[in-house]
Amino acid sequence: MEGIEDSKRYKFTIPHDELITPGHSACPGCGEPLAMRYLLKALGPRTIINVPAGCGAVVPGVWPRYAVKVPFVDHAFECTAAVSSGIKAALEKKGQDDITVVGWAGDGGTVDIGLQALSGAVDRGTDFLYVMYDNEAYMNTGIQCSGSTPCGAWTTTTPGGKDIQQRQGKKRIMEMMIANGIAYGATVSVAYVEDFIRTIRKAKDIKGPKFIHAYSPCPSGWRMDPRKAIEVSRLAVRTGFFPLYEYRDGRYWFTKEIKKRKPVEEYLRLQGRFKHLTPADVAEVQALVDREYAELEAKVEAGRR
Ligand SMILES: Cc1ncc(C[n+]2csc(CCOP(=O)(O)OP(=O)(O)O)c2C)c(N)n1
Ligand code: SF4
Ligand SMILES: [Mg+2]
Repeated sequence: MEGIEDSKRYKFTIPHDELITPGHSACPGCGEPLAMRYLLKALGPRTIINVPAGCGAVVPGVWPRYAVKVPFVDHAFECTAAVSSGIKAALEKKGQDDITVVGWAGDGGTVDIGLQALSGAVDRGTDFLYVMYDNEAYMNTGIQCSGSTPCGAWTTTTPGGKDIQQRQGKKRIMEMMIANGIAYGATVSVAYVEDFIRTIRKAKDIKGPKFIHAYSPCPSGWRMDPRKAIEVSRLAVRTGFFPLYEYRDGRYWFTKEIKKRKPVEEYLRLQGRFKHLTPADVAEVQALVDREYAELEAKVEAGRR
């Protein structure tokens, strides 16, 4: 009844249907089940997801108590995109072309350990959606540094912070995938739900390999208040730390244009993993973000000409 009254007062922009049930096993404030929830709201039930080791494999729970209502294939760490290719090939043989195949992997399972499988699937032109949910470390095994851990961040294998002097930032996986030949690429964030769903729907309708980089907060690993997960995610976008954009046919667009970026310090100070940073370190991180953001702006601008 409440829902019916609500529908008279509000215009719903997010689909009602839920393909993630309550009862998953993520920590409070985790972005991963939110990201999967929005993915499935966008794609609907005609979807098969395959997942390697990582929090993404553990969060749905253990059979028969399972929180995901679409077929879900677990497999070894290094082979996400290869498994997606296999599922897609089997569906093609059976003439089932209305099912979306999604390879869903963490940052460690993508930018480091699953990279060759991903590159191979893009090279073969597999028609699938690859989503990297990025919590910026190997969280499921105890917060080890990955190639996607940002500059300066504490992890259990970078106790003094990921090398700030060498300005060792995140691997630029989107650029790698673009060079590899993806048909479509985009970044999404759990803090911008409508944009998330619109982007996934758009990707679904494009043929070929699609790469989605999804920002996914991890309060446990980032040493932050779980209640601030969405605030932190929003600040990542507003500071330019994690810009929202898409790529297709050599052109880039911002999907969330930020007119005046906030200082990156506002983002860093909410997270314990950055608490050791000195003012000089924060300035280094700001300089890195400014440089990468300026490069992205130049690409967006070039596409407007
Ligand atoms: C070949 C191999 N190496 C290491 C592991 C151990 N392992 C399981 S999950 C995991 C961390 C995964 O990190 P990521 O892909 O970023 O996902 P997250 O846990 O952060 O969600 C590791 C190292 C494994 N299962 N297989
Ligand atoms: S460790 Fe992090 S990514 Fe894993 S379930 Fe907990 S909050 Fe989510
Ligand atoms: Mg991770």
